[in-house]
Amino acid sequence: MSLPPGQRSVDGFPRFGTHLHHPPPPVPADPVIEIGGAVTEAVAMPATELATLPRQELAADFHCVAGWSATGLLWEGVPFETLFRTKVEPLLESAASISHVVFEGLDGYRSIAILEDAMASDVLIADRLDGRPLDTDHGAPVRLVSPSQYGFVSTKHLCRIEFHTTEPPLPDRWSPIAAHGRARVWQEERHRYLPGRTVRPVYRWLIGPIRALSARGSRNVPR
Ligand SMILES: Nc1nc2c(c(=O)[nH]1)N[C@H]1C(S)=C(S)[C@@H](COP(=O)(O)O)O[C@H]1N2
Ligand SMILES: [Mo]
Repeated sequence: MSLPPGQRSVDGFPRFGTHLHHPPPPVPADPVIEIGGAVTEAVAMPATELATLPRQELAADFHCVAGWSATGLLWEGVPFETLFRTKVEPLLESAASISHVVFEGLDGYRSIAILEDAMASDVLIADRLDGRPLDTDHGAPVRLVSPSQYGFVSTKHLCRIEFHTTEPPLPDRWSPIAAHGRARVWQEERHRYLPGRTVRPVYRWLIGPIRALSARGSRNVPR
């Protein structure tokens, strides 16, 4: 299988992320996914409900914007579209009015997707990876997986999904690595303002230090 432009495969599946200063957040005893934003009523859905919805397996590679790809992962969970149709649409005045979705993790991490990208058939609310429950390194208890977009969209430790009728304010507007709004890997949408291939070396340079930091906070590596 070929990789998207500018990606190189790595061995295994490293823990990676921007919220590295601490180990992964503890898993709550009774995790919930809050559904909020432009809904008529906010709800807290117990994560256990994912077991009662139609589930899907998804074999996919995982591409970080920094340039590494983990290959041949097998995810399991509920398609975002299924969750949207069954749990969110009934809470909306008009589904057509939703333009953006914000995914928030227990560590405070946030990612943004346009609704159209989140509704793609390969976007999953995943609770299992390679036949086992998600471990804390990879997003326990539940994470988003959107393999056609760079990894930063796939919020780990998912605890809240927020629906918006306009684009939420851009958190990293002035950052040198300002995130692309769609982040599609095959289009190489790495950066909001610059062409993807021109920023490859800068991002690649970040892989080593970030991997080292992430491993330090990892629960799977002896410390
Ligand atoms: N909650 C949370 N989700 C996150 C991150 C993070 O720091 N915190 N990092 C993102 C980035 S940049 C990447 S590449 C992937 C890494 O996923 P992995 O640790 O399972 O490899 O998670 C994404 N989701
Ligand atoms: Mo990433």
